[in-house]
Amino acid sequence: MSEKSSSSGSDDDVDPESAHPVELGGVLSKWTNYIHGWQDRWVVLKNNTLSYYKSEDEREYGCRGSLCLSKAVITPHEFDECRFDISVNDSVWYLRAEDPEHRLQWIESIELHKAESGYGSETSLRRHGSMLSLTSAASALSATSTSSFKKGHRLREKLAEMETFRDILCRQVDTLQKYFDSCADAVCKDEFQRDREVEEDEDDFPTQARTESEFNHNNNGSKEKLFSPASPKAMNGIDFKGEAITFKATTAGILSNLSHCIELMVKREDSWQKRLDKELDKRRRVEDAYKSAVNELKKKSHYGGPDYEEGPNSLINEDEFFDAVEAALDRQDKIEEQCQSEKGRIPRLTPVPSTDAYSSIGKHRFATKPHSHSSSLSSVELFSASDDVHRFSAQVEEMVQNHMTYSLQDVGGDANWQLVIEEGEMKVYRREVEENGIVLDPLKATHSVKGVTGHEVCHYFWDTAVRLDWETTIENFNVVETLSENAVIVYQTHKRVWPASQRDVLYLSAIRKILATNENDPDTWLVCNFSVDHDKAAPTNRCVRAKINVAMICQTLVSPPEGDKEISRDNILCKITYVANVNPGGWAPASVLRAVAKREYPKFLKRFTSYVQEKTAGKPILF
Ligand code: B8X
Repeated sequence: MSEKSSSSGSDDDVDPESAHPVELGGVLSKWTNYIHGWQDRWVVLKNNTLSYYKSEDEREYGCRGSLCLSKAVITPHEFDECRFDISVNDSVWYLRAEDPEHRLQWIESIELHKAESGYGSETSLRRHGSMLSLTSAASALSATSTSSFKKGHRLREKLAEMETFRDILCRQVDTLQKYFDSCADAVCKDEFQRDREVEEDEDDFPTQARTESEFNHNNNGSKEKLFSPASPKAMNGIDFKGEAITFKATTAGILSNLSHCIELMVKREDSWQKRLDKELDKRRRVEDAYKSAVNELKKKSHYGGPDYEEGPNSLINEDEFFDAVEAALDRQDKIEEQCQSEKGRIPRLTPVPSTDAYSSIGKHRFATKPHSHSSSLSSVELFSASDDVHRFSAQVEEMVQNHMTYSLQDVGGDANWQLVIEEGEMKVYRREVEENGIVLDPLKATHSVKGVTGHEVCHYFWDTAVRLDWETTIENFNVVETLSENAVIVYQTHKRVWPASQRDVLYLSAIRKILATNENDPDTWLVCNFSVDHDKAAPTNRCVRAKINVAMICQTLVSPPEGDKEISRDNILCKITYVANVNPGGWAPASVLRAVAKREYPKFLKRFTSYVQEKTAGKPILF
């Protein structure tokens, strides 16, 4: 299509009311009749009129036909993407553009042209009723149908659309059937009128050309009869009646098949819907049963109370309690592993004191090797730490003395202590002790950790600034009171291990350096954590208060470096003795507490000592 102006092409040729050219022209293929079929014509859109000429060059001979567009109806062909028909009353032009894009251009231009002439396409759409509205309805439906597929609408909506399509198809088949029948009649009529009106033929072909046109010029120039006048219905090689009958049979077959498919799908949809309803009903019943069971439980006085979950009258039997605790600890481990892998153990910027910050405080001088069997107290000389005076100083000193005397005793040969776990250098021992049915089992572990000193181990064990880096069994903690440079009071809640009640612990944590009594023995570093009372952290009913008496006792062994090298971390080894006396505070099955302790303490020790090795690697050694 090209935009043409009707005169010299100057600017005043554009309609001042709109930005559209006053004339559009282009080549379209126009159906002339059954003899000449589709012929290229020059078509011009101007002044609300569509006219056509034999060719652009022969416009001077005048147009061959024209249509007033005011009441024209434009019908894009259902199957031929290049074709569109324009009808005004009973006159119909069948036109084909060179491609679908050009067809769209022509349709839009004609519609636009009409709109500006005051007749909108909706008038013609409404006027033409069935065919165009059917077409637009069908295309609209197919669009909807596509979008419904995209939106995942239910099968039923699609079936309904299929039924609408079927109705449209039925109406279209009827329309086409009438069209074919009328064509067939027209061919007959045309045959008899052809001779009479040959000179009036709208394409004005000369007679000899007309006779000529009775022959088909095939490629090698020879002529062959196009058709035999004797059987008009077989004109042009097309048996219209036969075609119409075949078309009717085919479409009838398609429609019955379509109806059958729709029927099957509706049945299928109904049966699936029934099954879905049944499943939903079953689920509703199960949910209701669950809700009523929970309500029944809630009616029982002990539900949610301490007895239901733990306690001598617990409704959960010991095995169930054990399994539940095991599962809860597994879950906590998984969460911890994820946290570790996510944070990649981002180093905390916690300065390790470069000087021996604790050695000036609370010194203890021993006459014998601190790890020996010495039980004589007289050998222990106590110096009160001048700058470590607080209201718990005496208690701290007593704790330290006891640990240095008793906790360091070797238990390897003591039958009362059972070796529960041995992993590499780490050995964990336990004594089974119960008081009023409550498990108090003292625990003792020994371990040798390479590359770190006792000072470094005790520092990281005591320094609350790094507590959450390694202590993964606690939910939260806070320093209730700072007593001195090396003594604080800590309150912490442990993660709940259902069905056991949640525990909290309030304890004093003090760090000490105990100088060796003779130069052959190593110094000892010690942290003791023991339960105290404090009015700022009174027991609550949210947690069961556990009582602890724990000590981390360390000595550094240094092997002589090679030659005149400096001492490196390869030359140091920390001997650890860790003791823990924990009163769980409330009743829990002995087997469960023992299982938890056996599982949690070794994990805790490995986790903590690895942490210290990581934190000190590559750093100056802190003796
Ligand atoms: C242990 C258990 C329970 C503790 C408290 C516990 C508390 C270690 C303190 O060494 S620590 O001072 C480190 C500072 O957090 C210390 C352990 C629960 C009693 C029912 C309460 C028992 C369960 C055992 C356990 N839990 C966690 C880690 C190791 C052992």
